[in-house]
Amino acid sequence: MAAPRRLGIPSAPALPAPVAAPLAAGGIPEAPRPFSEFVFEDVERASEIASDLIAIAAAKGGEEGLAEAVSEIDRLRTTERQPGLLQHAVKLFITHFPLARQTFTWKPLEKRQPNLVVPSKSSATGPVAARGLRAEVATAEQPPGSTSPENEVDFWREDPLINEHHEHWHLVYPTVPIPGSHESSSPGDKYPLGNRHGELFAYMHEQMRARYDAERLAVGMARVEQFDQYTASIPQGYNPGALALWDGGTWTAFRARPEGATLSDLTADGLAGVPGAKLAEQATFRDRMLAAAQNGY
Ligand SMILES: [Cu+2]
Repeated sequence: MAAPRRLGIPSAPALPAPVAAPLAAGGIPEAPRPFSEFVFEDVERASEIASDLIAIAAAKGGEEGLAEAVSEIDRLRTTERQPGLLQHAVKLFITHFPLARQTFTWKPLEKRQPNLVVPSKSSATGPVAARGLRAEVATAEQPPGSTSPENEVDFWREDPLINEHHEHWHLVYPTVPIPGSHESSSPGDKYPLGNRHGELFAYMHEQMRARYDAERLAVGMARVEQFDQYTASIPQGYNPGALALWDGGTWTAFRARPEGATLSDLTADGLAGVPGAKLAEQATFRDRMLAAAQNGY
């Protein structure tokens, strides 16, 4: 399969499945598409699993209930084939079930996924990725990190703690509600959603951007410019270096974005048909959102 050229997103289906992948009936290596938080069905399935785990743990309650949920996770490891999906479901379970949250140690991102927070300028070579375009990255004559002067704030964009905060926020407020998680004390669990609840999304991301602006000003750079013309070229290039994602079975690498690149429609399996996969749709969303805001909603 030809590798779709996309920016800033793991090139998931680009290379053949890892050697360890089981064979399908016809003897052809089976390569399930990795879990993506941008595919609704994936997020829905993860939410469903988390909800089941909560129901199992809550049925008997206490440590006994938790032990049964852990047994169920072990069982699911043999039946859920999509790389990364069960991991995401377990993270949702731990985030949204109080006793699990109190009981299980949640290792920091740096420990769980050290290669996902490795600085672009690190001398680390990174794992041998089974997916992605590592070879292309290695041969590209693009130094690690951002092109000048954006490299001045690489330290902030690549900061493990702010990235972990972002990850955690999206686990607390998942795209798909988790039925059965009402006993959680987390405000995001009180489904159905409250009036204007969605504004939390804009609020948190605005806070992150405000800090970004502050860091830029501190090194003598201008504030962030909005990117609202999606077909325009992006002057800044970025090479993430040894960055790689481990999904429980496979490494996925991230390739460099050259200077002057442009975005394109998503065409990969599972992504091509999702709402917003086309840039034109994104422009429509943008226009509708701005119109709604201007009309007082
Ligand atoms: Cu976000």
